[in-house]
Amino acid sequence: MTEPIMDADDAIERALLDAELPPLLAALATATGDPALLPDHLRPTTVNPLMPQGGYSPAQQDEVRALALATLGAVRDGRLSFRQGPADEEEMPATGRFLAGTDAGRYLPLLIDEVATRDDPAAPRWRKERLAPDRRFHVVIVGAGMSGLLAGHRLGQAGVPYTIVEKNGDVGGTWLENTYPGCRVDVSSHLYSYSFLEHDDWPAYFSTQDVLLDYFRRFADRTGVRERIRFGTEVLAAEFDDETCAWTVRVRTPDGGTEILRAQAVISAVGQLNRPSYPRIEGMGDFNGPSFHSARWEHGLDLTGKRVAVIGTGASAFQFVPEIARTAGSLVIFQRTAPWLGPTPHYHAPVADGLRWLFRHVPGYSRWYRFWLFASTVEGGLPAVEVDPAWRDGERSVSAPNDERRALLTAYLEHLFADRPDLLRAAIPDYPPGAKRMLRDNGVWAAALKRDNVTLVTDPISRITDHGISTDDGDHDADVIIYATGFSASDFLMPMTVTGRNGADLHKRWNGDARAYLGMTVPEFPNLFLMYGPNTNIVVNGSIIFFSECETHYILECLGSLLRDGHRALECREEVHDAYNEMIDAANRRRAWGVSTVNSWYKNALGRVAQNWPFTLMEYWERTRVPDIDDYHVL
Ligand code: N01
Repeated sequence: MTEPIMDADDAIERALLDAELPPLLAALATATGDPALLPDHLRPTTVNPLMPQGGYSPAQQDEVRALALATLGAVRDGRLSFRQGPADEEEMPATGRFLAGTDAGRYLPLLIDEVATRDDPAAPRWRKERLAPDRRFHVVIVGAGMSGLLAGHRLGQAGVPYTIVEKNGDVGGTWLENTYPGCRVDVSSHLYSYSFLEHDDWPAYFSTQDVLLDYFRRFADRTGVRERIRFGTEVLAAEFDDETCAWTVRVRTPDGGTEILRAQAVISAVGQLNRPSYPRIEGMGDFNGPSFHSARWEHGLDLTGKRVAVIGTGASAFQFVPEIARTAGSLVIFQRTAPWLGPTPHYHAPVADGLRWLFRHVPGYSRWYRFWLFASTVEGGLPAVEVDPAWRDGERSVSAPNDERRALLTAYLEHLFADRPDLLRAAIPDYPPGAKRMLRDNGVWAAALKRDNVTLVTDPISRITDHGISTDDGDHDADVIIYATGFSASDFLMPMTVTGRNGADLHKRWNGDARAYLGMTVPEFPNLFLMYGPNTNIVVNGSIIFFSECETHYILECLGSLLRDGHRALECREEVHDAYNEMIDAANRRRAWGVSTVNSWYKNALGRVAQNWPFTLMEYWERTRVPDIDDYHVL
């Protein structure tokens, strides 16, 4: 709800110093209906987040602030009023084009969906009681994380009965399980949120774990989804019955018993990063002290004054090491592969007071702000990770733009470690930018590594002993070992047994190499839909919540078509699935993560990239708008 403006000019002027100016103009033009607020000479020249304020010159920034002050002052003084109700959808393309440039033409439908003037344009446009009121159609969703909650909400909106089965005692998935100190998301808060439920008042530019968990909890409560969740219940097996075209889902109940649920469709929303991965290191069982995985943080264990060993330097370690380094007696970090660091000075910053004031007082500003962020991530860093086949330095960089990126990021590391050549040598990655997840950095990692009580070890671990960790250069005694060794991302849908048509076994079919059509459907497994399934992870562009929204839209469209046409099930055609996967594989081979030989969770044991989506967000959005029923056998 927008608050009335009561503040004096000088307070508004101060708030405007914190404004992101291009989307502010868009919001003011939309709220007042005055196109004069979008003059040609104030069109931003870029949406690149590395170029502040859309490339405005200082004079242009002053002009925008003056325009905004005049408009907000006029509203305060009653000489102008903001329009009531939703903004005019017809104006959206022009405003979107003003912000995102003429190239935005292709992206406009997607961008408008993201910043829609209507409350929730992506809500299903059908209801079961209209399409098939008497038909029994129940859906089982596995997992109550961000994706499962969304799927439940959408089914509820369509009037389709559903049950969510969740092994944990609460919602939130990864944001419930990962509670290590310093845990936060590395995608902007205004993007890492449902498009229809943005949060005007995010406390930080990048939300912390507790804030996100609270967001998903409140979503589950507010939408009524929580009432449909069976907590403490784990799916053991799901089996498709060829005769009835229905699924039998066997679950373990909280009391240890088993129960059968029946469903016409099953949606797996278990995610890719839900099963901690422990390394295989000789002697792991010999260690005398406590040890735990970063996703199973032992909060009861006080690390103050302890000798702590951390294995791994991925996104998780990167966040908790600076936190625990402050109190640990000593901290030894075992690094196998150095991460690239993306400079993000405001990574830990609270959202500036002025920006928050503007979100509260300018109707639609937070939406246009989201649009602005979104426009910059539609392609994101993709152009810089595309492989140039003529480029000959594959393990350093994969193209001229990638090499430029490498030079910029190396310069950043040189700046961070200027006073510590020993750490600098260890910090410069020997693989191309984009081959692994780049980590957002505001300098706290380097500061932690430079502490007197912290040691970075790059010698390979040879074994774990009863009193610590040994490498070729000696023994490192430890009281506690923390495994920051990531997740078994390739083990999609493990450890469930999933049996499809004619007794087909999903894990046998995959044989460690999971594939699906659009990441969602698999031949021989009718009416089984996967969310955050194979090849739907993004490395350098966008927010994974966007993918979940595309997936729920597509799944709901499929289910709607079944109900409308009186069919029982959809089964992906083998040839459609295969052609799609060939296309995905070919594209992934032309990305930095596909050609580099560096370790990463993006490849399965066979070396295939089974996790990543190699294209733009637009491409996934387009492919998931309207299911082509010819892609499926209709049962
Ligand atoms: O896991 P990882 P993570 N000996 O797999 C090392 C998301 N996430 O939990 O690089 C020694 O990235 C391994 O070494 P190497 C995000 O998508 C997001 O940190 O394989 N070391 C690596 O350093 C992220 O990408 C956020 O050579 C061993 C580390 O362990 C994904 O989750 C925060 C080893 C594992 O890193 C996973 O991140 C956290 C061994 N035997 C997570 N085995 C944010 O939003 C493994 N390693 C910020």
